[in-house]
Amino acid sequence: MEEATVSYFQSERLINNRLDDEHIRSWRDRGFTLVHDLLPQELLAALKHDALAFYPEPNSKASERYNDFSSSQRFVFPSRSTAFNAITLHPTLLQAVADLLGVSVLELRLTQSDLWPKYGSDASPNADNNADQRMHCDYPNHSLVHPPEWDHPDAVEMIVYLNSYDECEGATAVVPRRGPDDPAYPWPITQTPGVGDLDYINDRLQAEAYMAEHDSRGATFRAENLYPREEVAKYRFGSVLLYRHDTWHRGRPVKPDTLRLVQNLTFTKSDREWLSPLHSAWSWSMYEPDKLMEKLIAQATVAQRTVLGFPAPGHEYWTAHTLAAVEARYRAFGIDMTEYHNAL
Ligand SMILES: O=C(O)CCC(=O)C(=O)O
Ligand SMILES: [Fe+2]
Repeated sequence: MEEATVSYFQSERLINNRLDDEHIRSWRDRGFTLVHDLLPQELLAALKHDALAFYPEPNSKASERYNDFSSSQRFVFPSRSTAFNAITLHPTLLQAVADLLGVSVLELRLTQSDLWPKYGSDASPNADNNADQRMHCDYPNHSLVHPPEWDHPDAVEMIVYLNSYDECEGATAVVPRRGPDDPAYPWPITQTPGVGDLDYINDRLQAEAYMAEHDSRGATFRAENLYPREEVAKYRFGSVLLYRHDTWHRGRPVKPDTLRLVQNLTFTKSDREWLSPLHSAWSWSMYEPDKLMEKLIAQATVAQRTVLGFPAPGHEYWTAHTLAAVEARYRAFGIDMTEYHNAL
């Protein structure tokens, strides 16, 4: 069967490195946008180099350890890969997210940044297998609640691809939303494995067989409205798929003998405690001998620090005393607290 390809707004040149109105409209209305030229190629190449040094080669014995698609692997923020951290907090990326959510960069918070390998394989899948995923939305394991009404999104998810579709296939599929009455987007989003008392099953065939048995209306809804309407995001090296917690999508099989590398990121609006970070909190890495996280905080811009949860200039946390104390903690790493002083 011919794959329907995502056709919207695959811009070649961004003006001033900002998403244009079409990207923003696509994300807000259809639930996603694919952008090819958001991040600098050299930085992406450096990240790919670091990732290839970390993850085993396809078909190696060691790669078997990484055949489950989980975010609890070791390539997470803050990483020993400088390029990984730089992409996580890249000003162009932060601005893109802020533009999608219609807020300032200072009102964003990072809740996920990790790099996932996906190895192509001919092996027959078990229920947890991520090779050919069931159609899903990502909110259940990011949120304690349910995404807000469509026109009030509070998070942006993204996949940064470090290969090309021609090399690895395995393009993410998405179901474009066609407006408030789209039968693919009923409210609430519950007809999906893992929600309510439905078991979580990742593999498409097993998940749909399970749905047919336990929720036949849900199974019919999925078979009629979701799978036939999926479109694949034909990515290139460096493409970024921006989507949402309430966008139907799924991962598809990567070509055997290849390794697809992607960085997955999520940013939320601030003050959204119900949207959980997907992996350990940033301060957990503060005692490492190389002081990586301390240096990162000291060298980050005010906006980047704020996205990590560091109180913004003018926040009620700051007093003459707390400023002096935080300066004492980070002085050895050259932190510049001028803006925080000025806002006092
Ligand atoms: O790998 C992909 O293309 C998408 C993965 C995904 O949607 C997920 O694991 O939640
Ligand atoms: Fe997903």
